Amino acid sequence: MSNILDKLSEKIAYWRKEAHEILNKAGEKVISEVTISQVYGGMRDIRALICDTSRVPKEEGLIIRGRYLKDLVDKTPEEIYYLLLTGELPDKNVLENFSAEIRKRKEVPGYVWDVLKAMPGDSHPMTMLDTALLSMQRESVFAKEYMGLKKEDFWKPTLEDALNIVARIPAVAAAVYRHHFNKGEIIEPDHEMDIAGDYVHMLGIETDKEEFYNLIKLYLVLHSDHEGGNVSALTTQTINSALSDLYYSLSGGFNGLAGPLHGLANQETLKWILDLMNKFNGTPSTEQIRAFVKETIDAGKVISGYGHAVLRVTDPRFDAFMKFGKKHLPDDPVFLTVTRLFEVVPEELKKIEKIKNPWPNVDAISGSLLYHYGMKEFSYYTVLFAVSRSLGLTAQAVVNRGMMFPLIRPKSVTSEFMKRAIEGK
Ligand code: CMX
Repeated sequence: MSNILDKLSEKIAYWRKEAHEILNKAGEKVISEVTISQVYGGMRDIRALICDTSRVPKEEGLIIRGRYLKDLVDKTPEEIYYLLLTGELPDKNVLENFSAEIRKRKEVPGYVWDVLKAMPGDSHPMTMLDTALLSMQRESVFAKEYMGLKKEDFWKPTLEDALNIVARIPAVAAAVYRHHFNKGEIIEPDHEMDIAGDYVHMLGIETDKEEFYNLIKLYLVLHSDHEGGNVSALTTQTINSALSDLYYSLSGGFNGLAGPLHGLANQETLKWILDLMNKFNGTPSTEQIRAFVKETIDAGKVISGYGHAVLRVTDPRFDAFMKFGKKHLPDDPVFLTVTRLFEVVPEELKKIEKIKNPWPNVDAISGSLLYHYGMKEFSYYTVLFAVSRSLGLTAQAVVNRGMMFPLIRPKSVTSEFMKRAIEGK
C-alpha cells in the first residue's frame, strides 16, 4: 500500500495548496450564472463542481487527466486507474507495484455469493450488482475508521475501500453473469491475472480469448470516467460527501447508471438494433433504417446511443470502438448495421430541431462488439459499464475526500420564488 499512499499524500498536499491559493486569490470571482431555463432544465452547463480526474469538452469528448483517448486506448485498466487517482501514468515498476496492490485484494467475501443466489432469478443484472456491492458495506474501512480520524485523513480509508472495490468488482460482476444467465458455477478469481484478463477468465465465455481480452481491456478504459456532472458521478459524490462510505455511494451511483438515459442505453441500443434487423431480416437498407427511426421517434421514444447532454460531436469512445470493429469484425452483421446507422441516424436526428446533438455516443456501438464475441445477453451490458466506471467514481471520491470538499448541498427554490423572481421581487 505504501507506494500509492505516498504518491497520493504528496499529490493531495499539492492539490490542497493549489485550491487554497485559488480560493484566496479569486474566491468571489463569478464563473457561471444560472438562468431560469437551466434550473428547470436539469442544470445543464452550470459550472458548480470540481472534478480533475477527467473533463469532457463538448467539441472533443473525454480527456482523462489532460490526456486524449487516442493516447490511452492501448493502456490497461490498472494504468488508467493510477492515472485517474494520481494524474500520472505509472512507469513499469510503479505499475507492477500498483497492480500487485490490486491483485492481493481480489478475494470476495463468501456471503456475497449467498446474497446473489437468494435474489429472484428475474432481478435485473444491475440490481444484482448493486445489491452485492451494498451487501459488502460491512467491509468498509472508512466506516470503521472515520470516527477516530481527522478530516485531513479521510481519504486514506476511502482509498482502502476504493482499491478493495476495484479489485473485487470484476469477480462480483462475473458471478452476476454466470448466476443470472445460468452459465454454471461461479469461476474463482485467478490471483495472478490482471483486471481485464481475470474478468474475461471469470465470465467463462467460449470465444476468441485474445480478441475478447483486448475488447474488454478497451471497454474498461473507455468507460472509466466522464467528468463529475453525469448522473452516476454526481450521485456517487453527493452520497460520499455525506461521509457515507464508498459501498453506499458507489452503489447509489450505479443505480443512476442503470437508467436508460444513462448507462442502460447500451442495453436498449442493442435491443433496438436486433429488433430492426429482425424486422428487415438482416442488415437493413438505408431507407429501412430511416423508416424505423421515424417509427421510434413517432412512438415518443428516443434513439438510444445517439445524443448527449454535453457532447456536440461524435463521441471519441464511439470512434475508438469503431476502429476496433473495423479491424476485427468488419463483416459482422450487427456491426455492419451499427456502421449503417451511423450513416443515417445523425441525418435524421438533425431534422428534429430540439435535439442538440445528433451524433452517436459510446452506447451506440459497444453492445455490437460484445455480441460478436458471444456476450449476447444485452441486459448485462450496463454491468460491464459499471465495472469500468467504478475506476473513475472511486478515484473521484478519493480525490474529493483528499481535498476535504464539504457536503454537497445546493439550494432549491419554489415555483412561487420563480414567479416572484420574474416580477423582480
Ligand atoms: N432520440 C430522440 N430524442 C432525443 C434524442 C435521441 N437520441 N436525444 C435527445 N432527444 C430529445 C430529448 O429527449 C429532448 O426532448 P424533450 O425536450 O421532448 O424532452 C430534446 O431532444 C432535447 O434534448 P437534448 O438537450 O439534446 O439532450 P438532453 O441533454 O436532454 O439529453 C440524452 C441527453 C443523452 C439523455 C439524450 O440525448 C437521449 O435520451 N439519448 C438517448 C439515450 C442515450 O443514448 N443515453 C446515453 C448517454 C450516454 C451515457 O450516459 O451513457
